Amino acid sequence: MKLHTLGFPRIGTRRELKFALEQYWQGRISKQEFLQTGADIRRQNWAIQQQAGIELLPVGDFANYDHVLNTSLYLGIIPQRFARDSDSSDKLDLEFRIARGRAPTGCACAASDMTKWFNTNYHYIVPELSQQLDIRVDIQPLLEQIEEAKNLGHESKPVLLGPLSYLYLSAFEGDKLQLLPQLLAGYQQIFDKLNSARAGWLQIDEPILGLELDADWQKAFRQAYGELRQGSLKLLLTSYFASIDHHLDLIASLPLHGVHIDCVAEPTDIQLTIDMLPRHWVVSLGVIDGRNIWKSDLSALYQKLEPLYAQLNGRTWLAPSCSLLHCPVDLEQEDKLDPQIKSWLAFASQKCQELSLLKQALLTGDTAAIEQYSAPVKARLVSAQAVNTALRERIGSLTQVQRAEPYAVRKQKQQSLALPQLPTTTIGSFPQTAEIRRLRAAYKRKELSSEEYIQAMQQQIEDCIARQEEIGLDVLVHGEPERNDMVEYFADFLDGVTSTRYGWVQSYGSRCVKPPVIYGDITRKQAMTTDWLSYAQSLTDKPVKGMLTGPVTILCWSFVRDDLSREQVARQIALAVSDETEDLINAGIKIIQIDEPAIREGMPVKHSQWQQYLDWAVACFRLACARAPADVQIHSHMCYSEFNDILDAIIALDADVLTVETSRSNMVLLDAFKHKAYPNDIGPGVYDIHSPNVPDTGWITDLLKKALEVVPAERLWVNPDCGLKTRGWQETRAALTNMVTAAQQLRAELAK
Ligand code: THG
Ligand code: ZN
Repeated sequence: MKLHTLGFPRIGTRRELKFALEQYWQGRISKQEFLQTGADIRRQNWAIQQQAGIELLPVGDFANYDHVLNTSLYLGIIPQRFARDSDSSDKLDLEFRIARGRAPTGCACAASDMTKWFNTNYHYIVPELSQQLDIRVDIQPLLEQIEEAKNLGHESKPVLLGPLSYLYLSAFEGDKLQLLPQLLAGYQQIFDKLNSARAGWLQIDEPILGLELDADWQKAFRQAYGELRQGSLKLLLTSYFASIDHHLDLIASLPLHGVHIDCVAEPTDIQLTIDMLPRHWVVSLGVIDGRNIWKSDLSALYQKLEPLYAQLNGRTWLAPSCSLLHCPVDLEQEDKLDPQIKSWLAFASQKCQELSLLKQALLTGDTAAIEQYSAPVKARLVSAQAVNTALRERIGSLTQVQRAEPYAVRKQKQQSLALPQLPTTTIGSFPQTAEIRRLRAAYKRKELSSEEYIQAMQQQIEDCIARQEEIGLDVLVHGEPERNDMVEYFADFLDGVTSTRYGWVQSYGSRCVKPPVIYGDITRKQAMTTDWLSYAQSLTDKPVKGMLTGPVTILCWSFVRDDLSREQVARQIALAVSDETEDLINAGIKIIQIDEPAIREGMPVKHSQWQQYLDWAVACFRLACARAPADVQIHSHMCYSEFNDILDAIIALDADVLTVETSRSNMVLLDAFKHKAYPNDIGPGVYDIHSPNVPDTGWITDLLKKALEVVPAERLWVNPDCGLKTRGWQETRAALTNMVTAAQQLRAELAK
């Protein structure tokens, strides 16, 4: 029995990679120093895993920016605008240009698109494929890392994203499978090089096996793996985030040496898997949840695995369910966590130790250690902290679960807001200046008193309101200076939810998030936003929009308890958000935005489960809005995803106004509305906030005219793509001024 992992977090215990990246980009450290940080993190990751008892260590799971981008670089698949570098030129800078949008000349150009990695909050760089792939294989960085591990005395297993998943996740206009032969030629070269390096095992990730693949893709799997000559490589095919029971026939027909299955994401029939796979294959059981932070119930796992282990003998491997990329590194650092809650948790390092404990018990039959280890898990499940009877009763007896009047009636009553045609607004956040960050940090360190902090934040809000009035926006926002993250901020006001100090997880590149931990029933401790909002509204006669994060997004961007369904947890959050909505309304706020950017990412991997999820996700959003009277206008905002395949659900949310990211795709989203009209008000973003470029008035006017072809003027809003927190004030003011001018000009034209 071997213990292995599919991958380890690559940001470092204290986000060393994040800081090195940002310093390198700012020119404050040399390339050599940057690369050294990567090497140090890898060495440390291997050491942590080895000390925890992991026997076969992953290599190639590290990435300077993203592992899908790494795969593109191995294959030499580089979009034209980043130009193919001559072999001598620098690969690292090429990598960052693709990720961040710079041409070889140093001029800005569109970065490669970024999208969610399956149902996680991790974003990968979408490979851009063309008819002629012009593949030039270079796996030197991978070979060097294999060497690095070997020199440190480790037994390692290279990790590679498989050809079918790579192709599936790529962007290509046309039939992707037609590119497979070209791609396979590239993979063959990679295999050959690994063979020369005597790599032994190769972990080949094919996570799309969790999807319900159609006949063409299944055929492509047979063809691809049938054709690839493996030499002496031993292929361990891995999938995760879903069960693969439905594709076992297919998988069993491939020439492999082993399969890894995720035993956590969905109920999976391990016995069936074993029975269906060839007898000589290794079966790697992903029994420890690689995506969550709960301590495993090792005694329950022991009961389940003991009979299988005897039967499989040496062919069983144990692993976390997926790469530990989605998990923070080390719980030991959490010095401020409630000790009881801490006793319920395990981060990446602890999960490796869990595998070790489990293996020891299976080898010796002595279960004392695992029983002792798992005692807190059982305690968590019966903990009084976890159950709030009053809340459960309140949810059980809810009567008002959506708004009383339909959109048409609401639209009429909202005339009282007296907004002009084509109203202008923003998505909520304004630049998080160094000064704002400094103030929040000082308050956190208790260097500022509550009074001083409140006063400083009010000053920021006042400044933000004044700037918006000057720009001439119609619906204002307070600017969110008090918020770190749109989910973490709310977590601090909710019972049943806690925050960690160092529980960072990579979101993309150097950007990390610190997901809150939902461990119990959720109720609101106190009003979360009303003081800031009332203050902002007191400064202006224009409506100020209240800003809340929706229940599905809070759910998706947290570590969620595993003893209650996600649906029920979301319902509890929805009720807390609805309490906040009511407080905002009582405080005189007339427009409230409830953001749901994560609604798409929360979708299960399997298409057949989408509708059931969407039904409750939509119901939770509607519950969050339920107590808003008809004259209060509810906005929602969405970004970071494809929405065309869930339009019905988006319509069903029934927000009065939906602002949505479209400008990067030049409003292709609107094409969908040619077939199916969006029935309520909509604000398709008119410029990309991810770039510092200032859009000119003509550009914005053109986009608005395009929008007017599918959205009648009475229902069209004018706003940027997304929040402005990552931007500076200078470009923000210029861009918004042009946006307001474009709206005014168009209004005048429409009036004629
Ligand atoms: N919050 C959370 N998840 C998200 C987003 C978010 N997922 C999707 C999208 N937005 C990802 N984008 C970002 C953008 C910026 C940052 C993180 C994710 C970011 N992080 C800070 C950093 O890494 O320096 C740390 C945040 C902090 O200071 O608290 O800027 O908005 N949950
Ligand atoms: Zn957004």
